[in-house]
Parts: sequence; C-alpha cells; structure tokens
Amino acid sequence: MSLTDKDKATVKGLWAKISKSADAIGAEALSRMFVVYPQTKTYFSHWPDTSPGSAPVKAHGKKVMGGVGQAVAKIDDMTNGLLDLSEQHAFQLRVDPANFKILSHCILVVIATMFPNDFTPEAHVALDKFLVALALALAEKYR
Ligand code: HNI
Repeated sequence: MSLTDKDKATVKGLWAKISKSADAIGAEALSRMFVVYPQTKTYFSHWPDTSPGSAPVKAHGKKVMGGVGQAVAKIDDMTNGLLDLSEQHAFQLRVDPANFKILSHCILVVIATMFPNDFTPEAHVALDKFLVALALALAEKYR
C-alpha cells in the first residue's frame, strides 16, 4: 500500500495545481467533517462557531492544509516530517487517531468535487494512498 514513485509524482503534480486553493479546500473539508460526522465537533467545543464556513472553520482549515502541504513536502519521510504535529495531536490535543481517517476522507471528497477534471482514477488512488500515509504518520506518536 505504500506510495510508489509514480504515486508521489502524481500527488506532487496535483498539489502544485490545487495548493493555491488550499484554504478553500481546508474550510470545505472541515465544514463537511462537522456536518457529516458531528461527533468530531467535541474537540472544538472551545470555538464560538463550528458551522460551515464560519471564521474559526476557515482559519483552522488553513492550518490543517498547511499540515497537508508539509506532508507533500516531506512525502519521502512523512513519519519524521510530521513528528511534531503527531506529538501535539497525541499529547496536547488528545485526538483519537480514528478521526484522521474521517478528515482525510473529507479532504478527498472536497478535492474530487472542486477539481473533477484532475481527479482521474490515477489521481484518486495516489491521493488516497497519500492520505492513508498522512493519517499513519500523524498517529506515530500514539504508540
Ligand atoms: Ni488537527 C490543530 C493539522 C486532523 C483536531 N491540526 C492542528 C494544527 C494543525 C493540524 C497544523 C495547528 C497546530 C498548531 O497550532 O501548532 N489536523 C491536522 C492535519 C490533520 C488533522 C494535517 C489531518 C489531515 N485535527 C485533525 C482531526 C481532529 C483534529 C481529525 C479532530 C477531529 N487539530 C485538532 C484540534 C486542534 C488542531 C482540536 C487545535 C485547534 C485549536 O483550537 O486551535
């Protein structure tokens, strides 16, 4: 299931194309996560507003996609590249790692809907593998 060189090139190519829309992708993915999987909102109970497109959702979507960009940049060694972020989620934020798969799925859905022409089967499989590897890297510090 690991990313082949071709998968990595596909992810980098796709990212080069879509990263200018990263903030919008992040806001939309988080908005969907809160609507479709409302249990995820428990981690954000300190926010004034978790409704779709709210200011905190937009601000946080931007941060999350910064993490995704970091993962693309460190695609050859995501485990080390995301170690600090993993530590934060494990020990400060205490996010159940099962949720990483949920947000990954929302990111995949949003990219597919925003960029239908770029979301070829080849891009789909490469992005899916990348997001699985990202979720695994974020879960590294949990064990
Ligand atoms: Ni996550 C903060 C990246 C999944 C709950 N998260 C961050 C920050 C980044 C980030 C970056 C900001 C850290 C900082 O301020 O230094 N998170 C990511 C990435 C993913 C992810 C790349 C997966 C794709 N986080 C999740 C999931 C949840 C989650 C699935 C819970 C359902 N994250 C949080 C919470 C915070 C957070 C909570 C702190 C938010 C706040 O109030 O500032």
